[in-house]
Amino acid sequence: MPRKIWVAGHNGMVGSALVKELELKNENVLKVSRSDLDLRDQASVTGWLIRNKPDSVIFAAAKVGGIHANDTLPADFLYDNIVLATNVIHGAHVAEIDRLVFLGSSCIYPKFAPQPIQEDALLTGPLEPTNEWYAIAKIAGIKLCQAYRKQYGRNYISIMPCNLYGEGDNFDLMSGHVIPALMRKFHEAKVLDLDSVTVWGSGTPRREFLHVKDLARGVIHCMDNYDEYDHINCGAGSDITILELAFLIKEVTNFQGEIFMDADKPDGTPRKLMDSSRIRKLGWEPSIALRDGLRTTYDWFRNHIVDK
Ligand code: GFB
Repeated sequence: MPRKIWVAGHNGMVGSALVKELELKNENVLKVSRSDLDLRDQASVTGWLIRNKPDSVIFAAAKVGGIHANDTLPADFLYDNIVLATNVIHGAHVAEIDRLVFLGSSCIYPKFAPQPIQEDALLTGPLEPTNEWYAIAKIAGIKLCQAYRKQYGRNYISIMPCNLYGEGDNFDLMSGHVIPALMRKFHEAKVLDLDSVTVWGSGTPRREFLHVKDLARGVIHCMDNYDEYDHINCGAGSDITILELAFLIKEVTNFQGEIFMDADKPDGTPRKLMDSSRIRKLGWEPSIALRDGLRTTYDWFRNHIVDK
């Protein structure tokens, strides 16, 4: 008997990967478009949940963006993400839905957390200023899940992914994350026969990248096998510098020119490699190597973004 699972945010990169994986497992996936349900409206969200009564909710709806968007739109990132989390988690409780999976981000951890970052590093030090707004909203989401578990016995859990990439990403140069932005920059530089590509920052920050398909499998695995108060990390297990990443993307896009750094752009957190031993003990592990994932993402970019 397929379960009825609502993927809130089914159009986003994470949401659409979740829908694909769930449908492969023959689950009954509920989707509702933004024009039919405004997640920023508590009464509508609660009413929709009462009427549709899913067995589980996966919360993949978020205002997301790269370092520049996070840094320049603090109100949007804080307000939208707090309101979305509050409305969906509270609405699920009122509708008596007992299973909810909340998705956060590795930026919830302190800027200088000991590496690899364990789950209990949460709230042990100051956040990275470029993304503290998003981080605070995600921390609120974790705490909402814990509060409804503590007060009402709800089986709500939270998963913290590392930096994600893959099909359906945002390839905009200003609002996107580093992988899609660099992919576009290198691709356009190749097509226009430019001599160089400019990469933001010093190139020294390290990032842990996970393909969104691996994340989707991890989320479903936790929905089925994890039921604890504490949030759980879901990462690739290794990280690379931004300069190393730039050289990898140069190779994947087959750009022949040079790479320059723009030191006036922010670096963000120096490093945020997570300790994902807890989820690995549950039986999940990533399956897509970064170089392979970058190749398939680049194919998707050329077929869906460039050719449109
Ligand atoms: O991916 P990204 O924007 O997000 O940037 P964060 C990662 C690193 O890549 C930073 C550098 O050091 C950037 O300076 N970088 C180099 C670039 N070239 C580029 C470029 O062309 N575009 C972009 N975007 N970066 C976000 C948070 O932080 O990560 C969010 O702001 C969230 O809240 C998300 O947590 C996962 O890893 O720095």
